[in-house]
Amino acid sequence: MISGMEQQLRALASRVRAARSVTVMTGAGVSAASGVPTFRGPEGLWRTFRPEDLATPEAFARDPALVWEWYSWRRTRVASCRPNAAHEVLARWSQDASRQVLVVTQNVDDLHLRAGTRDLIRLHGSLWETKCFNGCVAGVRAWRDEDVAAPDRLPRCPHCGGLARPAVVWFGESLDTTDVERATRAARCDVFLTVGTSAIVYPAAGFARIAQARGAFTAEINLESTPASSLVDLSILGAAEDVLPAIDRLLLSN
Ligand code: BJW
Repeated sequence: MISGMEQQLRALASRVRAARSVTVMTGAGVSAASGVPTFRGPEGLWRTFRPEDLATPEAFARDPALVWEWYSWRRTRVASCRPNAAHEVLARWSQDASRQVLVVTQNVDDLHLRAGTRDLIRLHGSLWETKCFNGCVAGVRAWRDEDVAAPDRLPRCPHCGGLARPAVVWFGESLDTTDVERATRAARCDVFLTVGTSAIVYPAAGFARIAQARGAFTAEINLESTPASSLVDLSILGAAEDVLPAIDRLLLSN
């Protein structure tokens, strides 16, 4: 394991420089500096709400108004947030023709898209999309929705009139197979970075191991240790919005 922050940054920059393909798996920590609450940190969303009360289909069936209240609060909060330096560096890398950089995100805030990331893979959907809760044939396809739901006027499916729900992936639900296939293909890369995720939610947490098994150099950037820290080749303890720009500067400097 390489130690010393400066040495670690140089080691990672030289791996990225030599790589033809880099895949970056991001989590809530990447958006923390933008003001989007993480899920499990000290200020995390899950501290005030239990996930099983809000982020499962069962919870929605039980109390759709409560679940919509939570998502409406988050829409309002994220609407006032801007992409930070971490999103900006990754967006630039994704546009750079000198190597293929693919960003796979668990985040539903769309800040990577707003920063201009190309070919983004969104594993857990989008906070800004809604779909039919009944799963009617026409409403299974999500539609753009920036409204803030009122408790007495919950969003309805325009096709069947049933309740509509946020088009995000809840616990116990399958991820979109196309997204999983794309992420699995992206795990065949020279360098795999896992950034700002607690690395406990599957299948997202499993991609670093898949990449490593296929020969990728793996690195983690996080404020604290996670279950991925002992697996990766390089674990950098630091903020995504500081570490990614520092690596970017090293890449630009030679
Ligand atoms: C910073 C920082 C800074 C802060 N810089 N760092 C295999 C093993 C065990 C369990 C399972 C398994 N396979 C499936 C499961 C079950 C389940 C699961 O994983 N459970 C675990 C909790 C154990 N998975 C599922 O149910 C998934 N579905 C599935 O697998 O389908 C097949 C199936 C069906 C039926 C039965 C079984 C299997 C679906 C998972 C969907 C997750 N959905 C959520 C909600 C999305 C909607 C919404 O946003 O409301 O996704 S949960 C929540 O967690 C959200 C996130 O995307 C996800 C990950 O969170 P993330 O991004 O890691 O955030 P945090 O807060 O946890 O961590 C932030 C990190 O950032 C921290 O480490 C900080 O230190 C760091 N940080 N500031 C750098 N500035």
